[in-house]
Amino acid sequence: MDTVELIPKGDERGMLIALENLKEVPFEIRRVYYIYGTKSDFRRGKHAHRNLQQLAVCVAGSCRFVLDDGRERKEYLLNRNTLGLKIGPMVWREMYDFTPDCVLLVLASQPYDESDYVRSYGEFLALAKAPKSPINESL
Ligand code: T46
Repeated sequence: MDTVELIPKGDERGMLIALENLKEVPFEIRRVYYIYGTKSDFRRGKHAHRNLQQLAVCVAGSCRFVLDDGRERKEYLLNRNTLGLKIGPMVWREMYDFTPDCVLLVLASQPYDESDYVRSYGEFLALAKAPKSPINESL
């Protein structure tokens, strides 16, 4: 779990932020989606991914994330478009407190795959606490 500062390129016309594979984004981008129009009293997410890596940026408005790796929970306020939140595999995530104008852009390392989701918190905790095989340790 970590954040990355995105560097805007600015001139007299305005601002631009570029996100490239293996530079600002620490993986090869295979999918892009964006979330908007979320009502402020709803929580989204409430799952982990077995293998997916993602980078989330609030390009407008703000929202909060809680990330939980099974040992600790951290809260993040995404309230500027220069802040990226890296979300690795086997991290439980919830998003909440969306402002009406929030547009949450997410870059993902894999195509959409429902079988990659862990939607039960109990199952997530059991998987997160299970001893890691050598192949997973390097992720
Ligand atoms: C995540 C957080 C940050 C698709 O058809 N393709 C897609 O690529 C995605 C992401 C979703 N969908 C469909 C599946 C559902 O019918 O869109 C609907 C809403 O998806 P979901 O309920 O999973 O949305 P969130 O906001 O709970 O979670 C999403 C991502 O699914 C998840 O990977 O990490 O945003």
